Amino acid sequence: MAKKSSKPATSSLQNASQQTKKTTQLDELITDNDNTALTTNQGLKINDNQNSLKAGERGATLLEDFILREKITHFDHERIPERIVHARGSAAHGYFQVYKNLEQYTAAKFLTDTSAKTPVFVRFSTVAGERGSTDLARDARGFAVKFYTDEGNFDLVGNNIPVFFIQDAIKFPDLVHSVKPEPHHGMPQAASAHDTFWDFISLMPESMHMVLWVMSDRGIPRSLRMMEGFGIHTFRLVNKEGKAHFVKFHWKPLLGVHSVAWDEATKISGKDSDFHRRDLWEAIESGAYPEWELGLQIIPEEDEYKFDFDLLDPTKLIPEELVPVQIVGKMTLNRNPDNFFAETEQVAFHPGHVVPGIDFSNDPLLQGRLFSYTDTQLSRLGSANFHELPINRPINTVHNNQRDGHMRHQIVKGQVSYEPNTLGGGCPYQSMWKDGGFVSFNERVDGQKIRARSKSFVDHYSQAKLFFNSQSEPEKKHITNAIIFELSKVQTSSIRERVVSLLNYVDKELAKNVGKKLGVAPAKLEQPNQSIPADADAASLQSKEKNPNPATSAALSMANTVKNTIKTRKIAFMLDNGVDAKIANALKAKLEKEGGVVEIVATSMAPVTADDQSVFTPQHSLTSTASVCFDALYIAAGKKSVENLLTMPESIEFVNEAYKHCKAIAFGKDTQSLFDKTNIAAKKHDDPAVIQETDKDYADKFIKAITNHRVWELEDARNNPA
Ligand code: HDE
Repeated sequence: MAKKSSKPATSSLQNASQQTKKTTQLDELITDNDNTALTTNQGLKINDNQNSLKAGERGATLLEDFILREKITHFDHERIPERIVHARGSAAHGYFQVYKNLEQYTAAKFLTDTSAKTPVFVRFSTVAGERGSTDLARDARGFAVKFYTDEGNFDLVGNNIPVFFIQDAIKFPDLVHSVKPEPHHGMPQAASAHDTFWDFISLMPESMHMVLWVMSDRGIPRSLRMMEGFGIHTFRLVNKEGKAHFVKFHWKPLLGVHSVAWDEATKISGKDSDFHRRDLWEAIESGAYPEWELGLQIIPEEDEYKFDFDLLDPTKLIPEELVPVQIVGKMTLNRNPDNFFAETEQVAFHPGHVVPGIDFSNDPLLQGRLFSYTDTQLSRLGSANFHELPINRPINTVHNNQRDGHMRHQIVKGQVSYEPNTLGGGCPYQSMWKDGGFVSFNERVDGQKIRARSKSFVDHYSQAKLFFNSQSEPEKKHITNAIIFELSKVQTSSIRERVVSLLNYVDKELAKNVGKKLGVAPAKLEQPNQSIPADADAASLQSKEKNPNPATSAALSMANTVKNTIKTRKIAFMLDNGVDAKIANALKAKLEKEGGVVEIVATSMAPVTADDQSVFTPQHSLTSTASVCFDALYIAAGKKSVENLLTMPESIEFVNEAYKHCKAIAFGKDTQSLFDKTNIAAKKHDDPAVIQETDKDYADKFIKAITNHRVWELEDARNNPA
């Protein structure tokens, strides 16, 4: 028998739920194979796992070999269908704790009990690529959180972008088919840079807002730990008295929101296509637990029509200038999964998994999702009992009259599996709202049965403009270049032309700059009339006083993000035999004290002997890594060390590339010979992120430069043919 794992003692799920005196069923099922004999699936100890059963040493193999057949049969069925979208994901366990009692807004206990640590399981994902695709694809990222609350599971299934491409669920299969590899030849993998995607986009002006977000650096995050998360749709919070408020959910990372450069993203995909997965895993293993604060934008029901846009339209966000984000709690991820398949792959999220106190709006995209997620699990996980998989079980016990089906785990006792009944004493019984029974929000809905879109959804450009106008100059340039990259891959000129004319509605300069590189002159289009048509009958138009969108919104630019720490930033120490150990060790200690992660890159993996005969053990060699895998670079002091590094041209490339990608670079004493060979030597501009050891307070300057993440504003000045 496999012995029980010692893991649960340190498990965050268990620690968190101890608070409520519950043990999760997931923990009970965790096994490890330490000190155990090998067995079949029936528990039979195996004597020979090297040879199949044969008639004589040279065969043939006998059908009788039930051990071989059991093993091969299981292997043949190891795969389950990957998710149709969000196939590539990485996940972690942790907990959520609310800062203040939100009972004024919601009856949800996990949002009112400040002492409760609610276990969570969070899965991050890309959207378009297949399960084995690269992490650094330009794409939106999924940000799905399962809260295991005492009142059942609540899933907040969001993205790292606050708006979506389409307004109505009926367009989702079209959108996804357009971005996935083209059906005739199965290309390209994990990329929107192809004809079918842009063909669809060029015909769907409502997608313009999200297109700009995906083309911005938000589409290539530095780390899953440095992304915001958004519930996107407007939801409802409902308090004990049944009073509702509209709500938008936000996750704000304590490390700030940071991205990489596009050139870097494409190179990372080659050097380490698991870059984000590895980064998340390593941060948690090292105890640098990723944290996000939960933010809420709360809107009284009475204010539903007070905006320039419709709260039900998922292509719109609520500018924080109009409704501030209230920070209400914190999520900490502190444990990696034990088994990727059992947890990360089998977890099943669903926006319809809610608890009393959280309810839906009539957003037509959300309404469609409420159907899709259960349906998809049936084909992906293969059974109506997918909720019984350990990772999907709620921490409170399930009691109902559902029975049987493939792979049923629960063993329900008794004669009765229907309701109402007398033979079971009327159990399990319904609960009143006051006792925690879920009651749908009592919303009045009148209307004709109609296939139509509300007139209040008609403005597709104002918020695309708001987003673009809120970006810093480097961010605007990155968006422009990303669109040029994508459209240059599009072979059909009429598609390119249509996209440029849509961009013209957003920003004339953007359209002109993109058009120039594509040989498309933006049509001389008038700005569209954004006023709502005269025949508009939508209820949204009834309100007189509206809160207009601001011209710009600071929260939409990553230039304004948190930049106060170097925690978990990876700093390459490039060094070799003869390195000045004292200086290198002093800087290393200083950076590590601030939470930076120093890794040594040498000419080979052989131990490095320093000037004082001490030894450094490299984590990487110049052949196995590149500057794109780091946030910053230190060329360690020591003439000999630099001479050794210069025997490999990769050392120069390392520096030139880090420079091109706007990273902080510090040159130690006696490294001039290397510096002179880099493309930095010829540059004359001031640069706060190229630091020489001879500079006063060089270590502090280096730390400050890493804290600022990148000097994007010097991108043009730093450009070089690296
Ligand atoms: Fe999803 N989406 N989606 N989606 N979605 C799925 O469910 C769907 C949408 C999101 O890590 C699928 O279990 C429809 C918006 C995430 O397991 C599927 C529509 C947002 C994940 C599905 C949308 C999302 C999914 C595929 C339009 C951001 C990954 C596998 C009506 C708010 C969850 C699965 C994980 C996964 C359907 C639109 C986020 C097919 C029909 C908008 C993060 O059910």
